[in-house]
Amino acid sequence: MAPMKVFGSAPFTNVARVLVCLEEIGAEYDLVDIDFHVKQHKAPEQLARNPFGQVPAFQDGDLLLFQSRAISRYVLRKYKTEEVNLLREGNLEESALVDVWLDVEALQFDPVMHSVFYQHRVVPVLGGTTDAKMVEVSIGKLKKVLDVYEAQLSKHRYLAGDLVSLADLSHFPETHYFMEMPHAAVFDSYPRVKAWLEDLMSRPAVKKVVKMMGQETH
Ligand code: GSH
Repeated sequence: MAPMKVFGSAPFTNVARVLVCLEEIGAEYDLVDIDFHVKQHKAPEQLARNPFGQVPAFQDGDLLLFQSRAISRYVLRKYKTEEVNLLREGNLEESALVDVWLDVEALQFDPVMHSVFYQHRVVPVLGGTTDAKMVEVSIGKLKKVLDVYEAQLSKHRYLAGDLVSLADLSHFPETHYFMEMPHAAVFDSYPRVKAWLEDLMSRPAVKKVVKMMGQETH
């Protein structure tokens, strides 16, 4: 059977999320570039894979998927082993906790991180000026999320318990970019969060994807 295909490129945070799962499980896959400069993400072939005209899209045989967290869950379920079980499948309580913290990442963490990223990295490229007020509001919201994380990580090594899960890994792409931006020092007030991030960033799969993220234009 042909290897799984990921449509998109590594510098896009939602693509990087899927890639880190594929790297964690050691799966064979092809990464198919979608060229934003020529609006390939809005071309009929890509719209057939992802009706929102976004990346990533994903193909495994006849199965087409979009939404990075759904794709991540699919590959982690398909290739789950005793050693690599990043959804805690097979344990009702543990897998429910992974779902909780993955929702927190998607609904609380990612929007504020993305807002800061957009203001600092995208607005200037589009010829605009970073909206300092909007950044300040987002940083305020981020601190509230990090207060919760600091408390959780004082009880457990990882967000969903003492074993690493997709809920942790899903944070790395936005955080990787945030750490290069002016507000990175916000994390200094959260020692447990910082230690957790260092732990995640030291994983071979994360290191490999970080390298891939730096190799192409975002
Ligand atoms: N919730 C989606 C996911 O998790 O896959 C978000 C996908 C998304 O926003 N992708 C961005 C994109 O394709 C790149 S990271 N943007 C182009 C557009 O929206 O036109």
